[in-house]
Amino acid sequence: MRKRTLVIGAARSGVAVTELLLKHGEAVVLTDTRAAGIVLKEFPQILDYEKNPSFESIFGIQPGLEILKVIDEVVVSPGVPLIIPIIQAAYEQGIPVTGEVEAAYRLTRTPFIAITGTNGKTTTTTLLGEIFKASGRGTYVVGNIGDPITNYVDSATADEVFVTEISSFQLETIHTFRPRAAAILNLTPDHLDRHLTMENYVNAKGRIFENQTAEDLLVLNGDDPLVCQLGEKAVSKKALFSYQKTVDYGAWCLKGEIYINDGQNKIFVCQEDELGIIGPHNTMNALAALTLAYFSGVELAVIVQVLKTFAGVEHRLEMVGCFAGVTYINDSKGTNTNATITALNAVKEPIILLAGGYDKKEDYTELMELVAKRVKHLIVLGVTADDLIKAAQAQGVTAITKVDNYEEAVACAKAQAESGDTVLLSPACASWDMFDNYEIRGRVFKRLVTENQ
Ligand code: UMA
Repeated sequence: MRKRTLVIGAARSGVAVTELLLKHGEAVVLTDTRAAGIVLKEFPQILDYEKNPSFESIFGIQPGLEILKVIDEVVVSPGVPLIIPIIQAAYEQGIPVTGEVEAAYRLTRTPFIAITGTNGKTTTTTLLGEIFKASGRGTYVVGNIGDPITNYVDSATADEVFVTEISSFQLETIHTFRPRAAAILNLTPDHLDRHLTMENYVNAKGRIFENQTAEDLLVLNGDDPLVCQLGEKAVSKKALFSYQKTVDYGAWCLKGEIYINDGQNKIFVCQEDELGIIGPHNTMNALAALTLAYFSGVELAVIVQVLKTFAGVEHRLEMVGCFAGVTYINDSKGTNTNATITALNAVKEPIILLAGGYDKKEDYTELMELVAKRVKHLIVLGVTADDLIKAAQAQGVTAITKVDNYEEAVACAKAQAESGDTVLLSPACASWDMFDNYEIRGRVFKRLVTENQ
């Protein structure tokens, strides 16, 4: 009998896994609570699957529990909470419940390097991907970063590598997934609406190493006590990275100098200020990528060259350029006050900050305390402009200009800036009052900064 899989969730992961399983001769029932019209508009390829007699779809409702009578396995998309009745019933009936990562892992011989943690996953994964590409190795940068692994399982070879960003949601549904190298970047509370407790969240993250053996590498943030404590459970070969201390096996940055220790020799890598990405949090991301790459056999010269040129992920403290001595940075992804505080701490003073946007009802006090210390001129716009002005004035900030749009904002920034200044777009707010998303906002900023330069 042909194996029949119930795929729950018809978005990027569910559709990719459906296509893969159909290609591999399995029968698939694909479901999504969204209406068929919406799903098919987003994923018109499903219309092709409908021609395959091994394919069925159930859209617009949760499938009834009776479907499980004809199902051998359930594959769940990361965004689907495991507490829904159909998944709980599958567990009770002993039907395997897996995720897209596990489904991909079982069907490939391509090795995985997996990166998890609360913050910095995307930057570290992208940087590591660039390092592997520069080394000449066939590289797929996949996973939570936005591109399902299953899209590449049939084309990737055993000599290539999957550089994979992995979320706690994805780790909840692995069984045999064993990355040859893995990293846990940091652990702070996140997704507690789904995991309910910090302990559950940390344990989900720890599943990244549950199938690793002593032959596999586990890279841990040596400055994060929770990460170190979690790592004690691993049997893997462990390497650390640190911004506070030297380590016996791994990488560190002290007094602006980056080193790696291979267990025998301490090797100079580069100066911190030579890194293409800025800020202490990004140095930690660079140290994690360096450690993963070096102990995976990439030549140090290749790593160093990429560390120096990688300018970051678009819209996250992204260097736009330096014009007439003024550095322009796009941090449009800074859609909450925490992100903007991180950005302000990362860039060089004097700073001209562009902020404001859609109102998420955040309190701006802490942000403005920092603005009072680090910002030379504050330019505000969007729905939150007046709230930002009020919060800034309460902290004694006086150099403030309110503008109506991004043309005026960038023109004002250019007029205010002197050689040596940094113009930073880090709005502390979502973009939806003026744009469809933060990516468009960031691109508008970059266009306005670079035109006529
Ligand atoms: N659905 C049901 N029944 C339910 C609940 C949901 O049918 O009871 C449907 C939804 O209508 C939706 C689908 O199930 O269509 C769930 O899809 P999804 O949210 O898993 O979306 P994908 O496009 O498959 O995206 C997922 C990851 N999404 C989440 O983890 C929420 C993407 O991470 C990832 O890039 C992608 O797989 C490819 O691997 C995004 C994310 O926000 C970026 N991740 C979180 C984060 O980074 O904080 C974890």
